[in-house]
Amino acid sequence: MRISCFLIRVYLFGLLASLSVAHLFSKSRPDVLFIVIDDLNNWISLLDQDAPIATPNLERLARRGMLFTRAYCASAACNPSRVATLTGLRPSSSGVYGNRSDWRRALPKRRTLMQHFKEGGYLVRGAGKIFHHHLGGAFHDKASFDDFQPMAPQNMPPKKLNGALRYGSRNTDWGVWPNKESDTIDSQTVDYCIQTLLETPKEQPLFLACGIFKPHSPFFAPPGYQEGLSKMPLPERKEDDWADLPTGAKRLMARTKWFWTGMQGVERKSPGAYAEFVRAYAACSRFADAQVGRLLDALDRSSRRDNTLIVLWSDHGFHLGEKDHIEKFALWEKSNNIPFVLVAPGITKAGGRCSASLDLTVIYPTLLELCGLPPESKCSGRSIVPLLKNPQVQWDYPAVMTYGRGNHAVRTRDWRYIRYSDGSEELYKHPEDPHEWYNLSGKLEYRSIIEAHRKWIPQNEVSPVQDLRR
Ligand SMILES: [Ca+2]
Ligand SMILES: [Ca+2]
Repeated sequence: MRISCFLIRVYLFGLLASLSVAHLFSKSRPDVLFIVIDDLNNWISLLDQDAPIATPNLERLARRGMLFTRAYCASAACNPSRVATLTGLRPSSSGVYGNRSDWRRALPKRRTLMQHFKEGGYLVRGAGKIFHHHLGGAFHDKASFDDFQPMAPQNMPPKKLNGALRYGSRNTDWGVWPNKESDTIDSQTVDYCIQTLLETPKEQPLFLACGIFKPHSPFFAPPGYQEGLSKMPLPERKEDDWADLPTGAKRLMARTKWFWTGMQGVERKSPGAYAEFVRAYAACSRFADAQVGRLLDALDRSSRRDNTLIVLWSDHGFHLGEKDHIEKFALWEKSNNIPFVLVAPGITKAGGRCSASLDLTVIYPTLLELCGLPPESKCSGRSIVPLLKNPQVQWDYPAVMTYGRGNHAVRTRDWRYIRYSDGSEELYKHPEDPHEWYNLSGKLEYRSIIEAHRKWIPQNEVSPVQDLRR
């Protein structure tokens, strides 16, 4: 009798184990639509109604949940930003500081956000640019997905459309191309995601990652997205803005100086080219917004509409000439401030706004908590579930940004403090100086402000991991 009871228990246990966790939780756990955009900065109507780049679909998404108005990437470059967001570890804890840093060598055992969802019983699918696409996708992490459609290969027009930049490659060119929207990389990525949303059986909760590549260079968008941009203003700049930059800034920025100086050369040769370039970035941003719109349309057509958690973020910002810089790779506001929206059914309220300063290392612990997955012991960021419930709740943790070992920025509500590896500093007072034109770090009266911000700079910094080379 005892033996048969034991056997029944063994049988029942086996039966329960064979039912995946997914079946047990499929009713309560939301699906997740995880959207990442490449290089989309903050000059967009989502974040500023007066901004010239209209992003109606991002606004439409924000109306459904919480918009974070002071959100920052963890690092202003594709690879370190994405790795920090997807592993929950900022560069100083992972050693992943650059676009070539071999992140899996640095973190061989770290479970990515997607791996957590897989282990929790989710079907994890993705398409496009999720991890950085270094060396033709060498940084893609197979273990993170049940199914993944890689980003379509980069196509180029048959010749340079704008003479591009004297020092640049065709990768810095811009124009109207290709003629058919369905020929774009992002259209194909979004097609895969739409099909997944509409056709994947619902017995298992779904985590779907959609990586949109525009407005990343080259700045080509299909016809239609350039309309109405002819009167778009140029970014505001200050003469001699660099005069008060410290040595650390000048050294760091020397690497990417060619883009701005090159653009000035192009402008001298063909006046109006710079404005055309800025408009091309705007067109690419509008195109990216339209792709998000297609995705939301599909979600709304699907039966998943009311039980899908939606996250949207950009991996970092982009300068279009502000502070005499074109590119990211800097510790200033324009390189780091990004759109970030989170819609959590039953938790966020429609049209919510949160102005707490935070960086994207919060996404990893937050999504684990929201979806009832076990927390990870070591995380650089904290879960922002309290802010999702009440955006006014006191939040004493600033956004921390890193670009290269030893170079960090700390952003609180009113201040940006930057310290470079040589010890030199910058301090800007927002919102009085939103363009960060006046470096206050040398002024004695701000010593206590600097001290208060300095304590957030990572103290122990992991050595950089080896670069992945061909
Ligand atoms: Ca990027
Ligand atoms: Ca200045």
